[in-house]
Amino acid sequence: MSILKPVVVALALFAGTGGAVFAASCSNSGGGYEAWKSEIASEAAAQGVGTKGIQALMATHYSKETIAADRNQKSFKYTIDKFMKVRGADTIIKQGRGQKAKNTKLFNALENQYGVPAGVLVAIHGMETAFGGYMGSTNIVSAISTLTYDCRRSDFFRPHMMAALILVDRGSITAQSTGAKHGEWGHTQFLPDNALKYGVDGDGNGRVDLNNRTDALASTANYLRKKGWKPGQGYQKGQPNYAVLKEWNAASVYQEAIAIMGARIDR
Ligand SMILES: [Ca+2]
Repeated sequence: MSILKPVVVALALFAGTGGAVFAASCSNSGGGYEAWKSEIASEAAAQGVGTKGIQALMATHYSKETIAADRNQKSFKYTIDKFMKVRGADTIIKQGRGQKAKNTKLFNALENQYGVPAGVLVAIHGMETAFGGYMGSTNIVSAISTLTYDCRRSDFFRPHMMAALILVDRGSITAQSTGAKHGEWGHTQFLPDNALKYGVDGDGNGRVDLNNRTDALASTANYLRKKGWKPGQGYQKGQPNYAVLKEWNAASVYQEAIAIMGARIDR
């Protein structure tokens, strides 16, 4: 393997991060993971990650299930009808209406504060984890560290790894916390850097915990608002908020499904 790539990465990041140099080298197999952990730990510490975060990093393992999932990702090539069918849209809409009816106070409060209507939040909640029914069983810190170590998308996942370690420092997650296979966390599956930037303490217990439904829904509403959601404006195709759904998920079929489901839940 060429040593050129880590050098280039280090220089590029040196220019962009005001002096932080990332020198730990990636690999496409698990063999060097333990050595890499020690290297990346000093970088994390230099960036302000505290003792708890570093301990969590050192306790990680190379997550084979994460790599297997990452290598097998399929792009969305379904038509909207097929996608909705495969994802159980009718069930999500039916259960979603029930969720909305049972939690009127919460959804009204979220719409008042962030301007995002219940249908969108409920549809996202249903799509991401079947309303909290399946939030994943992969170790979050191991998943996100493995994806940073893996060469395929190191640069994309590195900030998420640093954020995950800071979330450990803050007590939002622990070294044992679980999520989806790419380290997505909680009811609406936030990647760690988004959790750090957009996570809010919706239930007011002093801690952002996206395994808590209120925190997760408030954080989702906050995320959409910060990404440009315009209160009172529509979110169907051609309306101002449709573009904001792109910020949540890059797949156009997913955006369209959320818009359709949201409208049917809100009807
Ligand atoms: Ca909370």
